[in-house]
Amino acid sequence: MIPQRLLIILFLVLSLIYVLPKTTANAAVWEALSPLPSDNLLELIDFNYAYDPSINKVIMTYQYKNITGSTIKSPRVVNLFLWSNDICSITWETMNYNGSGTFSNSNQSATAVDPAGYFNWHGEIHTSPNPPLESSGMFPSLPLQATQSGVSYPYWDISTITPGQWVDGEIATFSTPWTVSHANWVQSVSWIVYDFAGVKIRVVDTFATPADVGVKVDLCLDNKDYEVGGVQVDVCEEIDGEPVDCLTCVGCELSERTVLFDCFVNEVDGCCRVILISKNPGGVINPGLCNIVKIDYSRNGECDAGDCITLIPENATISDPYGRIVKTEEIAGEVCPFTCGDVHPAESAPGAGDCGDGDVDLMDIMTEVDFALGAVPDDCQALRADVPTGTPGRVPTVCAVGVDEDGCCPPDGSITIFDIMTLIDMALDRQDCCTYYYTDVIY
Ligand SMILES: [Ca+2]
Ligand SMILES: [Ca+2]
Ligand SMILES: [Ca+2]
Repeated sequence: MIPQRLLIILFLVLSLIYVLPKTTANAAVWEALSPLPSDNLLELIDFNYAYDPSINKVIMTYQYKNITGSTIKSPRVVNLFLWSNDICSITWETMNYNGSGTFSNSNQSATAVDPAGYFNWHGEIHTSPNPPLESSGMFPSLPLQATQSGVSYPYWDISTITPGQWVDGEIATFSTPWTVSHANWVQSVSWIVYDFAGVKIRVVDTFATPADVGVKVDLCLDNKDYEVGGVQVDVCEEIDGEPVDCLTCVGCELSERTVLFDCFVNEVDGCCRVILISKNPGGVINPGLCNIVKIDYSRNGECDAGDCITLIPENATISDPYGRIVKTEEIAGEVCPFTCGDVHPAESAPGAGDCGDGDVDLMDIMTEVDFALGAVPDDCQALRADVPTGTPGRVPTVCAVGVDEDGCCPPDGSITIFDIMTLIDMALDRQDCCTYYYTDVIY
């Protein structure tokens, strides 16, 4: 005879996905998805609970099947729960999940606060009855319900056949035991958290001389863990954080990774909308890195050719081969004037950053000689004066720093006769390591 009515009345799983940052510079990306079954990521196979009133212990056991089509990495579960007397009055459809879950009232919600898998309740859960309902013995202990605001919850790893790899189709079983003292209605909420390898779409930094009428910009897709079936993205332009429309996309070129695709571009509100689709049934972008399409831009005369234009991918919609959205990080790139070796004239005022004139000529060589003799470049010049050195295509050499790239060594931190020689090459229109090293162009 169960002395107290214990009803496990609902449970749900939020699939919370995020990208583990590769570097501290990249903000973590994660997102909560709507509950089953709409996300079509996990299928509940079975659910059981056992209640031992003599020790007030509840064990809830879930069986979930990975139906994402991919391996889920480092799956773990965070089990949240709460008591409520009126939870049946709320239908599932009213729940809204987008990084937070709203449950039977606005206080009964939770947010994933960091990619370590910890969650905080938004606010107090119950202020009545008084004293508040108690819970204890969970993970490893939980404060009183009424004091849960700001509480962090640890997570458990989900045991899979291969640790850390929940392969597509595998059913994983996990149990969450906890102790209750005043069980009444019980709502249990589990969040499943996993590392999302994700995809990144990024614009590759590109140099263009002010004289260039057009510029071709590579768009990369980094999809190491996913096949991709289609790409749509708007590439928008900014200068110093202000939206601009300096470049007009007039065409696109596919890469080796996208030979089975067609690419289309069109200007939409100043941004270049890029669409990559395949009419071939087997047309997927296999897991890999970088170039999927080269955008062919012409300058439209709206901006100074010497401006540095930031190209920002927006509204990226990346689809897997099954027509499902793949979470995507958008990474901007720049189209900037080619400045390597352009050290003359000096900047107009300290910190103005406006040194150079878009050309490397005898004046730049003389200025570089001064630097090699000990003259101090201004900040702008300093960024341009230490240049790649060598001769493109020559026999590889030993570089003072870095690795020889087909005859060119990277900048080495000092200004010497070798830097001067690169500028001489440029002034004489010979193959030069500034151009080769930064643009891979041998002419
Ligand atoms: Ca444009
Ligand atoms: Ca110059
Ligand atoms: Ca140097």
